[in-house]
Amino acid sequence: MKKIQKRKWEIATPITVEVEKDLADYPKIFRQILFNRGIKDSESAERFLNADYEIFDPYLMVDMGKAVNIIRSAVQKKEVIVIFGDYDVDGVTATTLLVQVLWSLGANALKFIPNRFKHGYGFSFDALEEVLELNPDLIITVDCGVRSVEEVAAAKDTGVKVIITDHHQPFIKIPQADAILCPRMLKSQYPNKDLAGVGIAYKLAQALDNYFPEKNIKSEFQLDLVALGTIADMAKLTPENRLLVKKGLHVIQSGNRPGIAALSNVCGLDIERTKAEDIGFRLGPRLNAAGRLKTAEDAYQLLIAEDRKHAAPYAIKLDQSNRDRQSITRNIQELTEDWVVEHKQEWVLFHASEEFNEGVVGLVASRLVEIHYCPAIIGGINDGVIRASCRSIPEINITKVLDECEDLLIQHGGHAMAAGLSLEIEKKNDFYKRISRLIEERLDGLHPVPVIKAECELSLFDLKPELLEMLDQLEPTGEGNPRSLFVSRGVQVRYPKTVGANNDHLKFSVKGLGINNKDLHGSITFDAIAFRMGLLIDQLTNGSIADIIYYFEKNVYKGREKLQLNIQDIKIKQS
Ligand SMILES: [Mn+2]
Repeated sequence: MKKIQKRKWEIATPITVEVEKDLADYPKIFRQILFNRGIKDSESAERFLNADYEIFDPYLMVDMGKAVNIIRSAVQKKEVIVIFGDYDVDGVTATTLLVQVLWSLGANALKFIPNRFKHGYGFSFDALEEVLELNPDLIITVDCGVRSVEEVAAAKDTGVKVIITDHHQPFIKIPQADAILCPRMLKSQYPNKDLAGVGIAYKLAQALDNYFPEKNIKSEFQLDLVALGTIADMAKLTPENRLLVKKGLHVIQSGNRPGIAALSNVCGLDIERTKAEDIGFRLGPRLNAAGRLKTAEDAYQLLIAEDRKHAAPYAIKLDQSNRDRQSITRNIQELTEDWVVEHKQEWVLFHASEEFNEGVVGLVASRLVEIHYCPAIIGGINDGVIRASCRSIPEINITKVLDECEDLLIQHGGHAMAAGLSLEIEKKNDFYKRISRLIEERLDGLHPVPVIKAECELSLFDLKPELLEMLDQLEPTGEGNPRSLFVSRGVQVRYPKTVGANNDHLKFSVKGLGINNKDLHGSITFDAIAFRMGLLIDQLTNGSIADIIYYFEKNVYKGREKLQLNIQDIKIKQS
């Protein structure tokens, strides 16, 4: 059931006359782009473009003073401190950050990162049992722990001190830890609720840096890790997050961390030009691959490595793990596509198997949502229990739907767009029938169409190098500050061909023919690449007329730079 999802294009509301006047210093297209980001005067435009924002005082976090005191005393007494992390990029970067900072204080610091297959997620009893074998005096969690009420109590019962640093939403009941750093706690005064796990670890590092000026911690050198974790975790780019990422990208670009340099090298990135999207599409997936298939150890060893010689082997291993991860993901995706057709699944895609690796089922579900635009639930099966990842569309709050299936589930929880669940295999069919009916009802029996948003319509003649320079000033982009998409209508498709191992992608040129396609100003041509749109080759000929929605970007290949259009969707008007 291979298909390309049709999408509805939405073009932003045109800029108002007043704002147009206020932003008169900027070029016309850029004024619209700024307006689309809620910027209405030149002062806020200036601040936005320079990321001229505040990095807040770490002591605005409740318990920061307590946390610093506990750590100070543990360092003085040479106590064993265990940093308890998580296996994703946010968790691994946060772990690395605190271990390095504590080492520079002379602390006796160790790390423990749970294994998803052995311990499951977070600060769990299974993981705690192993951590206690390290004889810790103090456990500091990063990127987890704020929901582990019972587990923290158990740790405290053994006489261990516990500091929690976490960015997840706590339950009403909070753990009785010695200190909790979590901006999402009700009583928290910290202005930025969207710090990633590594962002909170950095806040603690900042406070320790202030407290021990003589130790020369240089916490800002750890911002490369903050950029990695924040982007990979898709934390919203609030002003503070955006500034942290921007500074972090500069640290990455300096090439100082051997591990990141080695990893950039294996994925063919020019480290001096690293952008947020390179983290999202290249560095992040490789760092995550280890934890998805086995343990996150390779990712941690890469980031903590002190020189290129030690880092290089881990970079190569991570690159290979990422390839393995890709083929495993593709395989599960194909099996699910066949299953979906065979079982006539329409409103929700649901499939689980003993063969499915739990580390990648979330990725498969995301990919399926992208292709079919309906919720997807994909799981592994172990001891008669399905453990699945759910991904949804904006029209369906998947966690609320799961709430209505509670009687059939062992466990479930999550957000509107993503959730996890477990259920006994015997309940599988009942669950599918129920959730399928609930989703069909909520959609009123109509299949929604996904929306893709453009900044404005442009003529291909508007695509100049100066525009690219302007777009660069929007960096870092990501959640809450998306990359700019543009629409051009009535362009001519030239020499379409498929590329890639399975003819997955489409490559062609687009030719613009002046105003209203009348050749008044001559013509202009750009290279275009359309990932995962290879199927369209049958509908295109040399000379087809189409509307396109695309990113305008610079493609660097073998040292040569070329402007190209990265096509996100295409409407063929005349083939
Ligand atoms: Mn996280």
